[in-house]
Amino acid sequence: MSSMDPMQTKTIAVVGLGYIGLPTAALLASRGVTVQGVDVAAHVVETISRGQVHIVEPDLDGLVQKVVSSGNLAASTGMQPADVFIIAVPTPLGDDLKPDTAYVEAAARDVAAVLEPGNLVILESTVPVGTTERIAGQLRGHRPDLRFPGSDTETPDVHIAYCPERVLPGRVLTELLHNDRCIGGMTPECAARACEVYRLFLEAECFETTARTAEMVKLTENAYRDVNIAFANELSMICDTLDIDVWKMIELANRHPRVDILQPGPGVGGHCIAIDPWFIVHSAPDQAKLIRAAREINEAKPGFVLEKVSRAIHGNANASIACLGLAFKPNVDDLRNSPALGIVEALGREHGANIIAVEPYIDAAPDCLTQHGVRFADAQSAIAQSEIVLLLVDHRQFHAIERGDLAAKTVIDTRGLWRVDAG
Ligand code: SAJ
Repeated sequence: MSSMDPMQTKTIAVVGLGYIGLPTAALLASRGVTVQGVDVAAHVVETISRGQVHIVEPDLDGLVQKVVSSGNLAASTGMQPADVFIIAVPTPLGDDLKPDTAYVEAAARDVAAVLEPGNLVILESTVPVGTTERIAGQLRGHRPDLRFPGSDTETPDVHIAYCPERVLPGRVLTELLHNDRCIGGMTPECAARACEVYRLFLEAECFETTARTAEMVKLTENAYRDVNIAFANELSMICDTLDIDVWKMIELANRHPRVDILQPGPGVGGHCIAIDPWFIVHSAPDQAKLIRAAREINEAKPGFVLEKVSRAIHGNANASIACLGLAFKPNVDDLRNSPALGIVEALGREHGANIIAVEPYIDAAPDCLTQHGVRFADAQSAIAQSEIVLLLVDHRQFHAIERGDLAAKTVIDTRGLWRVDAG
């Protein structure tokens, strides 16, 4: 299929300038497209307009600076007409574990106001199956003067597709370029048009399918990882009961050519894997038994870690505890939905100033810890002051900790960093 000429796609509006929207906007702009970045947050728009970034992601600052100063990327809070609209706003989980698509609906309403015949609307946000069809219905409601795919039999005026992202935080720019894309059109023509947009920067393949399938593909990818991490976490709890080193056991099991078990930890965090599987459970509660169980296992893991700490404290109520790591995974500063942070917060609530938090990627402890009197220190001094050392995140800085410094301590290692090889 021929590639789209960036000069012919006059303007692309990217709605939502967060972890996905901003890098996508910047990459498109770097390919010569005129990109309008739209965000409801004035401080985000101001930061980007100065050529700066409001999120930490390798190489993003340099790229944004370049495309803003070349004039290819401009940010604003107001929606302007464009040829293509890419919606990349968050879809959080409501209190009742129900997906909250309010931001997507608000973005679609703003887009609807400026739609013109010939436009293409692409939804990138992670959404429950059927959302793209529902958004098409809402666009039709807002703009009865235009024909949309779905129920209009004639050729639509506006094409609509669902194109999920699948990039790993910390490697976003590389993975945006090199990961294959799954493109779900409301019609085959919608998918083909959306593929042309991604081919402006993609150095990998586009696979075309229906919008519903693409929605499920995205949710399945993250549920797959959640289920596999739950398997590792369940094994860690079983091995604990049976007095077996789970990391050694997994390493040996993985010598089987068709076994590849992931690593146990203190739980699953971040803004995707701990949330997206609930979208599937919500849509098919009677069928999604394994996916629900995996979520429950991973959500129970912090409680299991807290019980281990309680047992270690037993008999020494004044023990100080060095808690190494607050982020949701190694080598990032991201605390969103972090099981490590939840564990330290719970310990702080019980033991206040006896808890010493360590997080090399942030400058100070967050308020949720300081309000309980939790102290903040570097790894070495926290360990020196503590009887118990609780390792929660295997940041690369913690690999350098001398085993000798831990010799007289009670060590609870949730990541297998200091595991003893049983041979
Ligand atoms: N974790 C473990 N054990 C493991 C691997 C991960 O406990 O063996 C934990 C991590 O510590 C962390 C959580 O799982 O708390 C998630 O981390 P991650 O690195 O697996 O994934 P995310 O949340 O940073 O990014 C995921 C990715 N999805 C998949 O790998 C299937 C990414 O490709 C998606 O684009 C992203 O979710 C998203 O935006 O949906």
